[in-house]
Amino acid sequence: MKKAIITGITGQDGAYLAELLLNKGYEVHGIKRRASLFNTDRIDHLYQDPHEQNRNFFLHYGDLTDSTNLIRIIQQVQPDEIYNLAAQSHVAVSFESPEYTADVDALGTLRILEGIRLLGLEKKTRFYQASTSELFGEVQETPQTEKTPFYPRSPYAVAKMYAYWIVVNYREAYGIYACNGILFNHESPLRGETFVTRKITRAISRIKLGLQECLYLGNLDAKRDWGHAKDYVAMQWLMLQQEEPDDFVIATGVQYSVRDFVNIAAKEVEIDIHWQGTGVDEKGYDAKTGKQIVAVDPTYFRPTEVETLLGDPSKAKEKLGWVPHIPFGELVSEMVSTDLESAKRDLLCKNNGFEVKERHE
Ligand code: NDP
Ligand code: GDR
Repeated sequence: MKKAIITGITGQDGAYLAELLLNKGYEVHGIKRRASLFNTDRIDHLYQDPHEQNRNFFLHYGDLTDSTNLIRIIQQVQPDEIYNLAAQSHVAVSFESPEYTADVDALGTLRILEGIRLLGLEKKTRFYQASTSELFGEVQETPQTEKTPFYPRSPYAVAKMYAYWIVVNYREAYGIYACNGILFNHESPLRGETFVTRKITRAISRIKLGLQECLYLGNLDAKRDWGHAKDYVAMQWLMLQQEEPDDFVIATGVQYSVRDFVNIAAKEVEIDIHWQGTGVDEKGYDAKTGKQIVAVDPTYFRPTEVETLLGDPSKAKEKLGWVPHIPFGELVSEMVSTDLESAKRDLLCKNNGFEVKERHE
């Protein structure tokens, strides 16, 4: 039985990857942070009671800022594969907490690689690094490939750039099987609520049911290449099963704007949006009722923005036979229908006197 460690197991990708590896017969060890509340919602369906015999799913307390803890877990598990998904992953938050973001996202990666080296596991343990399309930032060519020069535009992206290169360096210096997956945005019903897609699908569902008045957004013109997280974690596993380690761009090759995303999500609940104005004054109205349901709030603008990202996944297709299976429309539809169900539960609570307070983040 192969053993894998997943850092960031409580996140969106961690949950999908854990499920995938368990289905493949792996023993899965997840690293989760200590929190004052349970923070395992996304993986509760996989949880196994510590008193059960023959478990194949284990959770360890840990943090990417704590080398001794990481080294102890790696030593104890002796993993065949480590998937480093843990990160302060929010680009806007990285402007608020740049030092912490660098500690976790850049040095955290180094700490794990050093752990592999110190424990003499260079020939045993394969390493996957969650690299990102944010590395391309101010894009130098379109579409972006593995050869496109990097130009990071946030403390998050700069930290991830260090992580990218330290992976390449440890591969070349010590022969570790280590890979960068340069993943473009990928979403799902498990996406964190403060990323733009999930923020939109939640708000549109709540607006439809009369639980929310308005959706406040930042840059409506930003364009992204959005895929489904399920397709992308399959690729993470595939990258560690090859003869030689390599780095790959993972994307759909199709691009939409934030405004497009709002329109398509709204159509799912039979709302047509009529847009008026430009820039910070742009507003979206429900074409049927005439009510304003979308507004631009400059609070959500970033000090330096990544305006457009579009990936070319040809290398992954040719070398690994990977193609995304879930189209954009299906992704939006799945996200809206899941959020609509949850909004219906909130409405039921509200009608019985237990209103869930609205959050705009
Ligand atoms: P999430 O934000 O959903 O999950 C991040 C995970 O990292 C959570 O489990 C979080 O724990 C954990 N984490 C954060 N800080 C620490 C820390 N100091 N020590 C240990 N664990 C920590 O991200 P995604 O699942 O969306 O993304 C996974 C990885 O892929 C991230 O590294 C992200 O930067 C990268 N990426 C994501 C893309 C995307 O579009 N989703 C695209 C390209 C790259 P907790 O639950 O306690 O907060
Ligand atoms: P991103 O994702 O920064 O690409 O990082 P996010 O969904 O946060 O933003 C995408 C684009 O939408 C614009 N935007 C808004 N964003 C948020 N969060 N909230 C808003 O209200 C809003 N309005 C407009 C943003 O300015 C941006 O242009 C994600 C993360 O998962 C990273 O960890 C990962 O590396 C990259 O994707 C690839």
